[in-house]
Amino acid sequence: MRKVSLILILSFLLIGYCFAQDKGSHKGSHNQDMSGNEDAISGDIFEVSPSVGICPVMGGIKKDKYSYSYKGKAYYFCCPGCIKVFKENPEKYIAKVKKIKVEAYQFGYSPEKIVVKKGDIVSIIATSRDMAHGFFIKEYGINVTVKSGELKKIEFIADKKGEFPILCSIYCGRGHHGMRAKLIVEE
Ligand SMILES: [Cu+2]
Repeated sequence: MRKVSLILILSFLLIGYCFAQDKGSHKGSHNQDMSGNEDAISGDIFEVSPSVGICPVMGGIKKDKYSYSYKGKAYYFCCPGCIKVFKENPEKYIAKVKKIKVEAYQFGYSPEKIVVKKGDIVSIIATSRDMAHGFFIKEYGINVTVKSGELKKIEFIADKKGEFPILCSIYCGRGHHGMRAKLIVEE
Protein backbone atom coordinates (compact mmCIF):
# COMPACT_ATOMS: atom_id res chain seq x y z
CA MET A 1 0.00 0.00 0.00
CA ARG A 2 2.71 2.40 1.00
CA LYS A 3 4.52 1.80 -2.27
CA VAL A 4 1.35 2.46 -4.27
CA SER A 5 0.70 5.79 -2.56
CA LEU A 6 4.32 6.77 -3.03
CA ILE A 7 4.01 6.10 -6.76
CA LEU A 8 0.78 8.10 -6.90
CA ILE A 9 2.38 11.02 -5.12
CA LEU A 10 5.35 10.83 -7.44
CA SER A 11 3.03 10.80 -10.47
CA PHE A 12 1.17 13.88 -9.27
CA LEU A 13 4.40 15.67 -8.57
CA LEU A 14 5.66 14.89 -12.05
CA ILE A 15 2.41 15.93 -13.69
CA GLY A 16 2.49 19.20 -11.77
CA TYR A 17 6.07 19.64 -12.80
CA CYS A 18 5.15 19.09 -16.41
CA PHE A 19 2.40 21.67 -16.38
CA ALA A 20 4.88 24.13 -14.99
CA GLN A 21 6.37 24.10 -18.50
CA ASP A 22 9.96 24.45 -17.48
CA LYS A 23 11.50 22.76 -20.46
CA GLY A 24 15.10 23.27 -19.49
CA SER A 25 15.46 20.85 -16.63
CA HIS A 26 14.64 17.25 -15.85
CA LYS A 27 13.76 15.58 -12.66
CA GLY A 28 14.78 12.02 -12.03
CA SER A 29 12.09 9.45 -11.87
CA HIS A 30 11.43 5.94 -12.94
CA ASN A 31 8.67 3.65 -13.96
CA GLN A 32 8.75 -0.01 -13.38
CA ASP A 33 6.89 -3.20 -13.93
CA MET A 34 5.18 -2.34 -17.10
CA SER A 35 4.46 -5.41 -19.13
CA GLY A 36 2.35 -5.46 -22.21
CA ASN A 37 2.20 -6.04 -25.87
CA GLU A 38 4.98 -4.99 -28.04
CA ASP A 39 5.36 -3.06 -31.15
CA ALA A 40 8.14 -4.24 -33.39
CA ILE A 41 10.76 -1.67 -34.22
CA SER A 42 13.76 -3.33 -35.78
CA GLY A 43 15.19 -6.81 -35.88
CA ASP A 44 14.97 -8.46 -32.52
CA ILE A 45 14.55 -5.28 -30.59
CA PHE A 46 11.02 -4.57 -29.53
CA GLU A 47 9.10 -2.15 -27.56
CA VAL A 48 6.75 -3.00 -24.72
CA SER A 49 3.74 -0.70 -24.28
CA PRO A 50 5.05 2.46 -25.96
CA SER A 51 2.50 4.55 -24.08
CA VAL A 52 3.95 3.78 -20.66
CA GLY A 53 7.13 5.23 -19.29
CA ILE A 54 8.84 8.57 -19.15
CA CYS A 55 7.87 11.54 -21.30
CA PRO A 56 10.88 12.30 -23.54
CA VAL A 57 10.43 16.04 -23.15
CA MET A 58 9.74 16.73 -19.48
CA GLY A 59 10.36 13.41 -17.80
CA GLY A 60 6.80 13.12 -16.47
CA ILE A 61 4.66 10.01 -16.71
CA LYS A 62 3.47 9.36 -20.27
CA LYS A 63 -0.26 9.36 -20.92
CA ASP A 64 -2.18 7.47 -23.60
CA LYS A 65 -4.12 10.56 -24.58
CA TYR A 66 -1.07 12.72 -25.30
CA SER A 67 0.28 11.06 -28.38
CA TYR A 68 1.81 12.47 -31.50
CA SER A 69 2.79 10.63 -34.63
CA TYR A 70 6.15 11.40 -36.17
CA LYS A 71 7.53 9.55 -39.22
CA GLY A 72 4.87 6.91 -38.84
CA LYS A 73 5.58 6.17 -35.19
CA ALA A 74 3.53 7.19 -32.18
CA TYR A 75 5.22 9.03 -29.34
CA TYR A 76 3.64 9.64 -25.97
CA PHE A 77 3.98 12.57 -23.60
CA CYS A 78 2.93 13.71 -20.18
CA CYS A 79 1.01 16.82 -21.27
CA PRO A 80 0.00 18.79 -24.40
CA GLY A 81 2.80 21.29 -23.80
CA CYS A 82 5.36 18.56 -24.31
CA ILE A 83 3.89 17.66 -27.69
CA LYS A 84 4.39 21.27 -28.76
CA VAL A 85 7.99 21.27 -27.57
CA PHE A 86 8.65 17.91 -29.23
CA LYS A 87 7.35 19.16 -32.60
CA GLU A 88 9.99 21.88 -32.60
CA ASN A 89 12.83 19.35 -32.59
CA PRO A 90 11.67 15.72 -32.60
CA GLU A 91 15.09 14.23 -33.32
CA LYS A 92 16.58 15.82 -30.23
CA TYR A 93 14.06 14.12 -27.95
CA ILE A 94 14.10 10.81 -29.81
CA ALA A 95 17.89 10.71 -29.42
CA LYS A 96 17.60 11.08 -25.66
CA VAL A 97 15.85 7.74 -25.29
CA LYS A 98 18.33 4.87 -25.09
CA LYS A 99 16.51 1.63 -25.73
CA ILE A 100 18.20 -1.57 -24.79
CA LYS A 101 17.11 -5.15 -24.32
CA VAL A 102 18.75 -6.89 -21.38
CA GLU A 103 18.40 -10.61 -20.84
CA ALA A 104 19.02 -12.19 -17.46
CA TYR A 105 20.09 -15.82 -17.17
CA GLN A 106 21.79 -18.20 -14.73
CA PHE A 107 24.11 -16.49 -13.85
CA GLY A 108 24.53 -13.20 -15.60
CA TYR A 109 23.10 -10.52 -17.86
CA SER A 110 23.45 -9.90 -21.55
CA PRO A 111 24.74 -7.35 -22.29
CA GLU A 112 26.87 -6.89 -19.21
CA LYS A 113 27.41 -3.22 -19.76
CA ILE A 114 24.99 -0.40 -20.55
CA VAL A 115 26.57 2.94 -21.34
CA VAL A 116 24.44 6.10 -21.52
CA LYS A 117 24.88 9.84 -21.19
CA LYS A 118 23.74 11.77 -18.19
CA GLY A 119 20.23 13.07 -18.88
CA ASP A 120 19.32 10.23 -21.24
CA ILE A 121 16.11 8.34 -20.73
CA VAL A 122 17.13 4.73 -20.27
CA SER A 123 14.51 2.34 -21.56
CA ILE A 124 15.41 -1.22 -20.67
CA ILE A 125 13.35 -4.09 -21.98
CA ALA A 126 14.13 -6.70 -19.39
CA THR A 127 13.64 -10.38 -19.97
CA SER A 128 14.83 -13.72 -18.64
CA ARG A 129 16.11 -16.72 -20.53
CA ASP A 130 15.47 -19.35 -17.88
CA MET A 131 13.79 -18.43 -14.60
CA ALA A 132 12.82 -15.47 -12.39
CA HIS A 133 15.63 -12.97 -11.92
CA GLY A 134 15.83 -9.50 -10.51
CA PHE A 135 17.00 -6.22 -12.01
CA PHE A 136 18.11 -4.27 -8.99
CA ILE A 137 19.79 -0.88 -9.39
CA LYS A 138 19.97 0.47 -5.89
CA GLU A 139 21.05 4.02 -6.69
CA TYR A 140 18.13 4.48 -9.07
CA GLY A 141 15.56 2.87 -6.79
CA ILE A 142 14.82 0.12 -9.29
CA ASN A 143 13.98 -3.43 -8.34
CA VAL A 144 12.05 -5.38 -10.94
CA THR A 145 11.53 -9.13 -11.16
CA VAL A 146 11.25 -10.75 -14.56
CA LYS A 147 10.09 -14.31 -15.10
CA SER A 148 11.21 -16.57 -17.88
CA GLY A 149 10.09 -15.24 -21.25
CA GLU A 150 8.41 -12.23 -19.70
CA LEU A 151 9.11 -8.71 -20.99
CA LYS A 152 9.14 -5.71 -18.74
CA LYS A 153 9.97 -2.15 -19.53
CA ILE A 154 12.10 -0.31 -16.99
CA GLU A 155 12.42 3.40 -17.72
CA PHE A 156 14.26 6.05 -15.80
CA ILE A 157 16.25 9.20 -16.34
CA ALA A 158 19.98 8.71 -15.98
CA ASP A 159 20.38 11.77 -13.79
CA LYS A 160 23.28 10.50 -11.70
CA LYS A 161 26.73 10.17 -13.17
CA GLY A 162 28.82 7.12 -12.33
CA GLU A 163 28.96 3.35 -12.48
CA PHE A 164 26.09 1.45 -10.95
CA PRO A 165 25.86 -2.29 -10.48
CA ILE A 166 22.79 -4.11 -11.75
CA LEU A 167 22.24 -7.06 -9.43
CA CYS A 168 19.85 -9.97 -9.18
CA SER A 169 17.50 -9.63 -6.24
CA ILE A 170 15.81 -13.03 -6.56
CA TYR A 171 17.73 -16.06 -5.38
CA CYS A 172 18.20 -18.15 -8.51
CA GLY A 173 20.79 -20.74 -7.61
CA ARG A 174 24.42 -21.19 -6.72
CA GLY A 175 25.75 -18.45 -8.95
CA HIS A 176 23.15 -15.88 -7.89
CA HIS A 177 25.49 -13.71 -5.84
CA GLY A 178 27.85 -13.37 -8.77
CA MET A 179 25.17 -12.13 -11.16
CA ARG A 180 25.88 -8.60 -12.21
CA ALA A 181 25.82 -6.09 -14.98
CA LYS A 182 26.85 -2.48 -15.00
CA LEU A 183 25.13 0.76 -15.83
CA ILE A 184 27.61 3.47 -16.79
CA VAL A 185 26.32 7.03 -16.90
CA GLU A 186 28.80 9.37 -18.55
CA GLU A 187 28.86 13.13 -18.36
CU1 LIG B 1 19.49 -14.43 -8.70
